[in-house]
Amino acid sequence: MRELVVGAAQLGPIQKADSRADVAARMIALLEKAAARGCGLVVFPELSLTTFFPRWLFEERAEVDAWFEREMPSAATRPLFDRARELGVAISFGYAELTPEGRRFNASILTDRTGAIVGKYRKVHLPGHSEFDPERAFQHLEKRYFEPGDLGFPVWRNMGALMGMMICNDRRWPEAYRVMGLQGVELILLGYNTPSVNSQNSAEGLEKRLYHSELSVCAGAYQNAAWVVAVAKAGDEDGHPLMGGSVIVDPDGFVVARAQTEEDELLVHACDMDATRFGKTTIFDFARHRRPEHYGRICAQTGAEIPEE
Ligand code: CDV
Repeated sequence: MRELVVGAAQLGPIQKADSRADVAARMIALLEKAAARGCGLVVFPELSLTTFFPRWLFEERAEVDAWFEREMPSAATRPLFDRARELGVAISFGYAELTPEGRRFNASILTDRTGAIVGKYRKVHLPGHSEFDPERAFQHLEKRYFEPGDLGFPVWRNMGALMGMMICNDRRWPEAYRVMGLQGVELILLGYNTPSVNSQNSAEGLEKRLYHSELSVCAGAYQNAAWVVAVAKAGDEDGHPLMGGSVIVDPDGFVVARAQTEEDELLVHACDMDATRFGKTTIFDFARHRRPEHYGRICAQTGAEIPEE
């Protein structure tokens, strides 16, 4: 048994006017709660430090850059790193990254128990659009503010487990899980900000959106025999609702813990990394059963190519 007690630290809403320091204090409160419940690792959502700013159109570079971190730890997050190190708890959280070269990514990091960053991931699947879209009920300008991630889907050895990260929309793409599955991933950490309504289809209800999120995460866990910790930023951000639905999913694809609120909320589960062994050595023993000679299209094309009539 290789048990790792994992905390999924869902965050409630963050308003535009909230400071990073305020948010970091909320994260520290969740971290302390998690440590008291025996967690060795705590996972926070996508863009943990700010409101989901891609819903707003900013024209000026300075207005955009105000949402980004130029270094990590930053001044506002240093207390979080310090507390995590004192408690001996590893953390993972998302933030907007501005590199020294002026590149912008939707990123997440993973630390070890000493607070040292052992992994960084940059979101690959950026949803939304890059220009103001008057047809939408609200904007989703991730393609305006971020470049697609350039680091692939790495897997790191951390705390005796094989860990990978993905961010929000990535969870809907089986390729993301499989690339990590092909590196033996045992624990996938995933943060998200998902609006409770579809900006292009007001008839799509919350129930369907929660279902699609959970369906994707459960399928990814099962088909790659890995634990998945999926953590929301939820609640009403300046009149824009984000759904909750944070879950911890086992390697059989079952939900073992589910958030009940759209507030700051902690889920805890003791995840046995050896529970990934059975699936990885039987039905999803990739070495024995995969047929990559038939998967060429996966890497060769993006849009569907329909057979001719
Ligand atoms: N932050 C996201 O990536 N959100 C998308 C929404 C726009 C569909 C998601 O996949 O949840």
